[in-house]
Amino acid sequence: MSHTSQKVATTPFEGQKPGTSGLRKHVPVFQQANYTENFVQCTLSAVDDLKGSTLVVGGDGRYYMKEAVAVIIRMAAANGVKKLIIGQNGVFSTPALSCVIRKRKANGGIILTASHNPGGPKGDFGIKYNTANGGPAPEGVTNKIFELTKTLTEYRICPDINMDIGQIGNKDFTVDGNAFTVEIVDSVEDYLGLMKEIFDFDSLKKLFSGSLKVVINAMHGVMGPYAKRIFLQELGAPDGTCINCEPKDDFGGHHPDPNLTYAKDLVDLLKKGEHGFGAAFDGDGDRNMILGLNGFFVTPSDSVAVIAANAKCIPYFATGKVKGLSRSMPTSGALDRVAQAEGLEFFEVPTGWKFFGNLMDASRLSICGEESFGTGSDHIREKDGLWAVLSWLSIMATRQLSVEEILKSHWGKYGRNFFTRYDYENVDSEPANKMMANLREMVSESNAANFINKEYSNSGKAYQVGKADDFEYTDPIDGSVSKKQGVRIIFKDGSRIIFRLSGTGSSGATVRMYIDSYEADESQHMKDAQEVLKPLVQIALEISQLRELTGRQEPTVIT
Ligand code: G16
Repeated sequence: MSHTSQKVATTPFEGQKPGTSGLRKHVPVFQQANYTENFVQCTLSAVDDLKGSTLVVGGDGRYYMKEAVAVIIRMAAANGVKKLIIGQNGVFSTPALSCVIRKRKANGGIILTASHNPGGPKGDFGIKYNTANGGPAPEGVTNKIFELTKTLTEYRICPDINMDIGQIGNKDFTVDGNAFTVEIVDSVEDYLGLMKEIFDFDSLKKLFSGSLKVVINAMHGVMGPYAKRIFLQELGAPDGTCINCEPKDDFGGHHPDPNLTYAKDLVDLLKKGEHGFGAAFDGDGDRNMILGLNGFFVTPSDSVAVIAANAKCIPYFATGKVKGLSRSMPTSGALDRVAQAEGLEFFEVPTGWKFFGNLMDASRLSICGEESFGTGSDHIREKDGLWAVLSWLSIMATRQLSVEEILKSHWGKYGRNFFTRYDYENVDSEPANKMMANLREMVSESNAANFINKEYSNSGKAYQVGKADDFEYTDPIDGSVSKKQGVRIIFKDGSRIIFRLSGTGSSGATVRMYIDSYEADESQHMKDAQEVLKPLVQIALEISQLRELTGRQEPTVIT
């Protein structure tokens, strides 16, 4: 069928600036006339070689996703895209979409998700552009999109293209005389194929036929179909292994955020002592939380360090040497110690998965992670919750140890980095910005003489400031510089206090306070992290004046 594109006049919207990972706003904001169209036009316009390109499209099934997919089909057609590859019913987990871009050599992709943020008519929605390497667009591209949003006067659309995205197969159109194809694909197939290349499914099958009881919680996000297919069908896990695996467009009214607060029901289930392994995923399937028997919690910072130290248990790494390791700046130093012991190149990057992409593309990075429940490798260019779970299960299958035993032996070898993160959600932006400005001033070069060597003490523990700055990163591959990536105060014993504002919220501000402290003495390793870190938490609150400025006495979430 032949179609003609149209130009529609529009005016710019303020604030269409992509955050840490795409544009995230409340659903009603996206529902305003032209709001979604404007952002999609600017995203398409920022793509190099858009004409004749192939793009992959999909999302986590949240409210408003199907409407957004329909808009993208009509606008991609009108903007000269040659082909769209879309997950059945518009569904792709974020890692699966990254996998499909790479496997099918597409020019890029558009992900419709607000990740771990709540969904539903009053929840959040998001649009994110990924480039041809399968990873989140770097700042150069997102800045370009933002600049375009400020001056947009019209967008292009083919309003009469309507199609059923539930039916697998190709649908061909002619638009302005050019061929345009939409291919609807199985959402799981390519990703499953990749997992089979990376892991030894036969050995994992044996694990599931043994006495280990596993529970996987998809939190009503996109991972339901992926978890059921891989654990139940492929690995023969018993019914009941996969819980909350029916995707819902409002995630059942919950925060689809796999942490100790929002996945507390899973922690409570593990505490019953029946399951030796538990995991949860976020709304779009890139985040994960790992738990052991009796709810033993593995911090994401430890999780990536353990996976790196045991990489040989994963066939993908058994054949080739691990190239390098990397973590985001606020993530604990546990991974640094593995890199040092193994003689591997190591990189500390700002928060945001996009910073790992260049290093992977340059073959200098294999395994990386972030404290924000992200773990992954160079098999794709997004963090990958299910990959992390299969990595853990591979380590358990090879070493025949429990989660807790693996951690104990890891700490015994490398020492333990105690780590905690305090989140203060929905703080007013003004006091949050004021707090960050004060901290920046405190650590500025002009104030160094007053701050460096300053001593702070609490509960009988004393710490002396050794170094302090606002983290700045120069990408070793392309030389791009990212400034103001978080205030860090590093004490002389190596303990760190870090403050930054979240870049993934949709309104107000979320203050994140991170504390990291190393302990070599094995007799101290089984202590409770909150107890160990209490003095540093109090010092961090004192230095930042967080309570006084924001009026918040307690955090919303402690990890
Ligand atoms: C996104 C990025 C992560 C990053 C996280 C930080 O996660 O993909 O790489 O660590 O944001 O979030 P914040 O800025 O709130 O601390 P996701 O899972 O939301 O896409």
